Amino acid sequence: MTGTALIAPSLVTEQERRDMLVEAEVHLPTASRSDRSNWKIVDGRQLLGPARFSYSLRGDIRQQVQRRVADRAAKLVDVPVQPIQSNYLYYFRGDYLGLHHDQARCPLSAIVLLGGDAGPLCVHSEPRAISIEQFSDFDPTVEHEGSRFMLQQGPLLLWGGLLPHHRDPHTAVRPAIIVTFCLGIEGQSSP
Ligand SMILES: O=C(O)CCC(=O)C(=O)O
Ligand SMILES: [Fe+2]
Repeated sequence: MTGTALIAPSLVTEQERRDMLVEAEVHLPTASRSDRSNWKIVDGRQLLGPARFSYSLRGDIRQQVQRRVADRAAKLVDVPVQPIQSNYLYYFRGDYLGLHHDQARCPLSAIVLLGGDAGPLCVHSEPRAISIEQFSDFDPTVEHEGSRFMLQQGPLLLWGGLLPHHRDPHTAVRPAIIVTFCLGIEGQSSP
């Protein structure tokens, strides 16, 4: 599935989702705030747009689940996958994640809605060439196109190092509680 994104229900069991939701809620009061207002390009390949959300790197259950998620993802993409990092994300009203690529060491990611309300994650396949000029007119506080993946349908497996993606501003009263597993490919940094 190189260069694509796919809803893959087999990535996380219902019990794992429930356990991680409880854990994510426990760590919400100590979550950190990410508030990036500028655009930047890292190492000439990673576009990073503005973003505003909360996150937590805490969570023993999530750390245990990430090994299993990597093994399941490996079966789907048919390459050796290793867990690199994972975190809980919380989007409150007005929070968003601007257009970006994931970091080079995480070419593949598994993204799971644990609870709350959430709009779609929008994945763009068009803009491969990267320049600030090309993206600076992309205002993350208004709605944008892209292939829209509703995480209510199941976990998303995404080549996020290659495909730019974004989340429009959260409009619901209930926050979206999401877990992301950033996955590497053994022996290489991008697919
Ligand atoms: O909010 C999401 O659904 C995706 C999060 C994401 O793209 C990231 O953490 O890099
Ligand atoms: Fe991402």
